[in-house]
Amino acid sequence: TAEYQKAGDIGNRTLWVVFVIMLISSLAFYIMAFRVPVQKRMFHILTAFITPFAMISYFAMAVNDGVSYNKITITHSQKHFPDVHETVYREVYWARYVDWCLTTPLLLLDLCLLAGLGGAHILVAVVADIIMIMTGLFAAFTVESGPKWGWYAMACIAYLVVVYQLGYNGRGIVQNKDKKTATFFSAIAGFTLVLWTVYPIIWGIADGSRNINVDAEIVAYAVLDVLAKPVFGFWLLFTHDAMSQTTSIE
Ligand code: RET
Repeated sequence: TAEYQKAGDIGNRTLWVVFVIMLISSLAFYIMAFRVPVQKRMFHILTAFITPFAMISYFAMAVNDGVSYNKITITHSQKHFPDVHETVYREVYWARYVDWCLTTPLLLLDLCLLAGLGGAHILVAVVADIIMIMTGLFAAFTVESGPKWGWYAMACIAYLVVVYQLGYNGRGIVQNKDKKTATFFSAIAGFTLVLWTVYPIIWGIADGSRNINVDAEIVAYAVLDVLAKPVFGFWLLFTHDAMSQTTSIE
């Protein structure tokens, strides 16, 4: 017997909706970028470059191009009968990893620059982040559960390095800036860390152990992606614009 676990109507519509959200926010970020003086555009340009990657990835997933299948064989052992093998084909949305591999470093860069972290710290955070996504990709395509969760564990360790850079080093360094910036950094970095921590949880119950179906997986990531990119971006830029009237956070 073979079972196909793939997106239905809800999943497909969700992918299109997020594609449109990413498109509109990209345009809005460009317009905002042009409205600030060229020397103050760093955060605007950085943020404006994040949503287009997600937009392309969501388009690919919506038209079924950034998607592959994992073939999973499940063996049911029975006492007096031969083993029964069941084959499950589950969709793997690899386009997500291409998106995340490029956009999570850019999101981190936004936060690192806001905190005022130095080059070495930024590099460690970005490299750990790329390792996290890369090992996450291998976890997604590995079918056998031992190695799969091994890759997953590696990704989690890399994630802890990211958390350390932002949560410990970032928080320390930002104290050298004005109070407003320090408070804002705590808020937006806290938001980011909570949000990012939900990704491996969803991954574990969806991609990892297949406890929720593909539609639910798509919706869960959709909500997270919209919060982590457009909502994060607007929050950062509106605050930046408001603060740079009085102080500079660059
Ligand atoms: C994976 C699975 C392996 C373990 C860990 C993961 C973390 C993923 C994260 C993704 C963040 C994505 C964002 C996207 C923006 O839209 C790869 C799911 C730790 C943190 C912020």
